[in-house]
Parts: sequence; C-alpha cells; structure tokens
Amino acid sequence: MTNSEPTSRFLRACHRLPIDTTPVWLMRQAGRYMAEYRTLRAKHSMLEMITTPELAAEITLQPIEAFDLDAAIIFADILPPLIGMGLDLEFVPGKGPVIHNPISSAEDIKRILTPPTEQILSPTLEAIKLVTQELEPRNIPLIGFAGAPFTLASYAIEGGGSKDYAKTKALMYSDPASWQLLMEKLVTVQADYLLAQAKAGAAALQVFDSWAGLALGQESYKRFVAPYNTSLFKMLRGASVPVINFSTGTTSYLEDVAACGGEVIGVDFRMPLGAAWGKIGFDRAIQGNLDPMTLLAPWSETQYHIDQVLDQAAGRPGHIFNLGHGLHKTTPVENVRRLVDYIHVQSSN
Ligand code: 1CP
Repeated sequence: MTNSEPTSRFLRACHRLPIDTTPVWLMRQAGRYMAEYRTLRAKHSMLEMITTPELAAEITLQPIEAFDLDAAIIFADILPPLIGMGLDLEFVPGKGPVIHNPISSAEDIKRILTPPTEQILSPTLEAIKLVTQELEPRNIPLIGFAGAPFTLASYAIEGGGSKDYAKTKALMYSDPASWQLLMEKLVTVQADYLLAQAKAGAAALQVFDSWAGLALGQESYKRFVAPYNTSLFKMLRGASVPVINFSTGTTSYLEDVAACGGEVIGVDFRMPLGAAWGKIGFDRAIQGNLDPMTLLAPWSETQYHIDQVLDQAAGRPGHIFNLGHGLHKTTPVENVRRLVDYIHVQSSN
C-alpha cells in the first residue's frame, strides 16, 4: 500500500475508501468486440500484438478512449510466460491457444525453465511504461496481470483449453511430487512477472485462476492449489499495490479462495454478489459480477441484471463493478458504453 491515499475511484475502492460513484472496468475490455481491435488483429498475429510494445499500448488504450472506464488492463495474455519456460505456444486463429510440446512426464517438468521476467517478457514491461505515461496525467490506473499456477499448468499439460482437465488431474493425483515442482516453478515465474509489472508502473495486479474452480472440488483445491496461490500472494505483498484474486466456479469454497490472499476478490456470476461478499468477509473488497452474456440481451434485461449487482453491493465501500468473466466477442459496443455510463449515474452519491 502507498502511504498517501489514492485519488482514483478504482484504487480507492481497492482500499475500501469512500468514493463518489462505483468504479467499473471489464475483463477483456480490449478485444474482438471492438472494430479498432479487429482492424489491428487483421494485420498482426496475437503474439506480434503482445510482443510489440507500441501495438500492445495502443490496444490497451482503445477501450479507454471509447468508454468512461475507471481502469485499464495491459494488453497481453496469461500464456506467453510459458514460452520462456520452454513451451512452444501458438495462438491458432479460430481455435485458440495451442502448445505443441505439452508436459507429459516428470522428466518434462524437471526440464521446465524459470528465467527472470526481463529475459522473457520485457516487451510487456515496455508496453506498461508506455501506457502509464499516457494514463498518469488522466489519473486512470493500469492493471497488470498474470495467470495463477493451476490455470497455467492446465494449459501446459493439456496443450490448450480443456473441458475435463483429464491429463492435468491425472498428473496431479498420480505424481504429487512432480505436481509440487511444476507449481513451485510457476509461482517463481509468475511472482517475478507480476512484481516486474508493478515496478514498470502497474498500479494494481490481477491473478487469473480461471479454471481451478471448474476443475476441482474443495478438498483438491485445498491440497493441490491453495498452498501455491498462498505463496504467490505472499510474494506479491512486496509489490505494494493492491492485488485482485479472480477465479470462476469457486462459489462453493470461496472462503478458501479468499484465504489465499488478495486485497480484492474477483467473483464470477454464479452467486449473488452479496452472498459471495458474505463468504469472503466485508473487510475485503470485491470485484464483479455481471454475467457477460446479459450484454447480448435487449437493454432493459441488461439493466435489470446491473441493478441486481448494485443492489447486492448495497453501497458498501469496496465494490468494483466488473463482469463475472470476460466480455464476449459478439457484444455490441453500444451496450458497453451504456453499461459504463449507467453504473456511474446509478451509483453516484
Ligand atoms: O484472436 C484473438 O484476438 C484472440 C482473443 C484473445 C484476446 C483478446 C486472446 C486469446 N487473449 C486475449 C487478450 C487477453 N487475455 C487479455 C487482455 C486484456 C483485457 O482483458 O482486455 C487478458 C486479461 C487475457 C487473459 C486470459 N487469456 C485468460 C484469463 C481470463 C479468462 O478469460 O478467464 C485466459 C484463460 C486466456 C487464454 C486465452 N487466450 C486467448 C483465448 C481465446 C484464451 C482462452 C482459450 C480457452 O482456453 O478456451
């Protein structure tokens, strides 16, 4: 935490300080639903866009120019750190991320590298510096991010997205010592990456554990995920910026997720926000939790769901409005504009 009180709505909400109106930013706010993004994407591959600092900075700022958002998130992805760890990652158009040499044995895990961020991800650090130069005079904070160890391990072992996490869970349950080594290596790389992003200018950090909750029940989460997330969040205290702990599908053991750490807990749309906040504890900030697909409906229906989220927050300090997961690529741009403006008006004091 900084010594002086932050002035931006977003950072004030992270610290549960009083604010004039609820801050809002949206996961995947930079992306395919925006024509400006699609124009650049037609000319460049995903990895080119991430590893060219000027392009990544431009894409980060696209939604900031278009909407009255209270925070930016650096344009990157959770998967590029795996390249530096020795995995051959490709974003295949129409299919998503593919790893051509996935981990399949204890030997593979021993060979996984843990290089420092400066060696493998310096373009993202450069992009963060460019974006913060633009945003600081406007008092809009930039969020840095990375994947949590389980979610990254699932890509490294499955070779891409998965429906059942069969290979990941087979390895986890049958060779716990190798699982521990892999998770520890991921913690080392992700902690270094996140700390470097804060040093480069990120004013907050979000850890995405997108898939742990969809893959694992409470007992497995506690044995095979929580110890590593806890050590990651502990290391991130050195960043002196607020950390957002985001997961999906963890409704039934949200208290165990929150116990791992983070000043802010990001929740999905599967539980009313008030109930989720009760499980987390009202002494922590919360981020969420509109179902992103409600933005594909007529405005009156979208509005109903926004009102529900705001009612659930009940004006308590420490609510950051966001979606329960990323914006869908078919979302009409006009609905995003309406959403952001409506939240600011509706929740103003
Ligand atoms: O072709 C394209 O343009 C690819 C679409 C896309 C985009 C816009 C991908 C591929 N990644 C991104 C950017 C991205 N990814 C951001 C940018 C910042 C912002 O929010 O504006 C962020 C935060 C991510 C994080 C990310 N990537 C997550 C965690 C968030 C979540 O949605 O749960 C995950 C799981 C990924 C992996 C990934 N990258 C891309 C895709 C299509 C996927 C998911 C594939 C799958 O497993 O189904």
